[in-house]
Amino acid sequence: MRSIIVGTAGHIDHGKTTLVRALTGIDADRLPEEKRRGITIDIGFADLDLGDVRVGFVDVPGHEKFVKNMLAGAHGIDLVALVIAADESVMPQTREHFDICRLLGVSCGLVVITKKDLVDEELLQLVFAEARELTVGSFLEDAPIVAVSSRTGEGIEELKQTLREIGSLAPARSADFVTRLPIDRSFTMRGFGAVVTGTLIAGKINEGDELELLPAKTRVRVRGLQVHGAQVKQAFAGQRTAVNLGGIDATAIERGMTLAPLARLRPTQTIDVRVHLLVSAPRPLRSRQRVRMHIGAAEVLARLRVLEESGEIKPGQHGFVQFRIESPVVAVCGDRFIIRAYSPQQTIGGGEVLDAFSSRHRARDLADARALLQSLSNSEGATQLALFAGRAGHVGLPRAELAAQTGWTDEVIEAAAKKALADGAAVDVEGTLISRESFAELKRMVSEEVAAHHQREPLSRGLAREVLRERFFAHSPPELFRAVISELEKEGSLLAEKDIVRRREHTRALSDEDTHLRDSLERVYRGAALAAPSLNEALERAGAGASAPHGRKVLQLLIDSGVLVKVHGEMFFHRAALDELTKKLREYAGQRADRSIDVAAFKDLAGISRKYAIPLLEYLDRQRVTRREGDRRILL
Ligand SMILES: Nc1nc2c(ncn2[C@@H]2O[C@H](COP(=O)(O)OP(=O)(O)OP(=O)(O)O)[C@@H](O)[C@H]2O)c(=O)[nH]1
Ligand SMILES: [Mg+2]
Repeated sequence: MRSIIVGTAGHIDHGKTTLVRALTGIDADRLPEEKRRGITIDIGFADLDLGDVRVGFVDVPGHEKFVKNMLAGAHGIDLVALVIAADESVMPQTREHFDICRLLGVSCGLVVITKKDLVDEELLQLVFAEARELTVGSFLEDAPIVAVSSRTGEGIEELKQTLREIGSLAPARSADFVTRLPIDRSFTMRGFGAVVTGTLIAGKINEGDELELLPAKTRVRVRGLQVHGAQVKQAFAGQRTAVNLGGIDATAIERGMTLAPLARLRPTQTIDVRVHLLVSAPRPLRSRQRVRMHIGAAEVLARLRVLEESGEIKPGQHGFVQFRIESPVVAVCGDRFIIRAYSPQQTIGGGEVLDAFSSRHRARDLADARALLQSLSNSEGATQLALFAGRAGHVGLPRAELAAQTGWTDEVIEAAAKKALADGAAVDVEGTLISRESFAELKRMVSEEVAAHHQREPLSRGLAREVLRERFFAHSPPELFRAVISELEKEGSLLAEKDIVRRREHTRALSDEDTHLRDSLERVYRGAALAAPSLNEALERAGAGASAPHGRKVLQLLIDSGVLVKVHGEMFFHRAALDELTKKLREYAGQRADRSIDVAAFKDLAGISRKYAIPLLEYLDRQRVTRREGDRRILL
């Protein structure tokens, strides 16, 4: 049996709630205030068994003040029942709700003309004509129009029949996405604890599942599940679902949050989208405007930046925009959203998320940003993956990143990766996907850097691995560095030894004596660790006392190859000692809330005197390991 969600839409008082009651026997208005005022304020729910189709209704308020509530329910529907009262015909919220459905990409539905009993045949025909006019050129253009009276019951059976027919034609929910339940209600049920409800827009939820509540990132457990008022073991996409959650208090949950698999999706605040601005929008969209954004069941404020060359999007047009959202939301590629003017509150447009984890674009990169968004908007699967991998450049795209960006299941990610690898668009480095182009570029850069080093320093054995890693792989996963080196080794151009990388054909013109001196010097500094000797002392200890100038040259080799590091004047340290110090510092700061350390604590931690402490701290500042703040250092 299929489960579908039918949303009502339409102007206030046009008979949406009464229609749902006539169909299901359920009054979706549950708030006392709704009953008292005779209007719907917040979304309500009902369900209907039509044999082969099970319908969950989301009944929305028509009042213009409550469009925000309407949006919390409208985002997950399969099918819309656009309600138009025969005695009033098309009114402002008929249009606004219909616009919203179009912008959200609802693709299926019907028009229901209510209150048929209040008008004569001639007027009814006029309303039919106006409904046709409204829907021309839209997804409802050829949709059925059914006239009913919820009062007399006329047409209700015919409407059920129509609902069953189009319900079984509505496109099935894609199985490509991981579980996602945007929460539209949360409350405490005595004896049960926290309960949330929402339309399960993707995946499945099982009793006993561990899930994550986002954006709070709270781990929760599914204690129980209800669909259509009945206890179930499993709920699946397309069902109105109530979830009893363990591990959390209902007061910590609010509308707009999302339930998702553990550590799978990530909240975001910077997204790139394609926006369509309604013809009825009062003015063009321009950068720095602040709008209300409705995505999933969430409503957030966002400031926008128009990415188009003209700097604006005119009413009736579409274009690329970046939203900087003021509070984190869950979004993945392809999600639809609605924007409303900050004031007066009015729906002005909507669109589709193309890049859920974007970053601020520099003015000179705008053309590239637009090109990427254009490609993203026309692609899916492996092509989309290749575009994201390309954007990640030398850093590469970990699969977890792709999962958060797209909401794809593991199977979909694997299929897309397989295809992208077969197409030669990307390379897979232990789970990180990197574009073939970036990988080739990295290989070339590493290879050239090593060659240049040999040229500069014919006496050096090779370039320190660490120097290479820092120069080109500072922000990449460590596997990537290893993969590039090993690929170059396989090709036969490079040789990687313990700490250094050299060209295979490189032979160093270092005499046995100098080799000996170099190794002794290294031992001296390694042994001294942070209590580094002065240069002269070191040369002395290494046995180069008699030929100091030559000793300095050999020492320079150690510096060039990255084994020794110049911290200050003639103060040198072995890299291993500095790495160890940085590690200790990170451990120390990791245990402190403000991640800070003062000079005294630093001296203790490193076991050194002030003479070394200050130059070392200044060195760490330069390396951006620390940042000075007054007399303290903050670990970065
Ligand atoms: N005569 C007649 N009255 C109807 C019919 N359907 C609804 N009404 C009346 O119209 C009024 C508004 O109906 P509702 O169902 O509350 O309208 P609504 O669209 O849900 O209104 P909001 O939720 O506030 O937007 C009520 O007084 C209903 O009794 C109908 O088919 N015939
Ligand atoms: Mg109502």
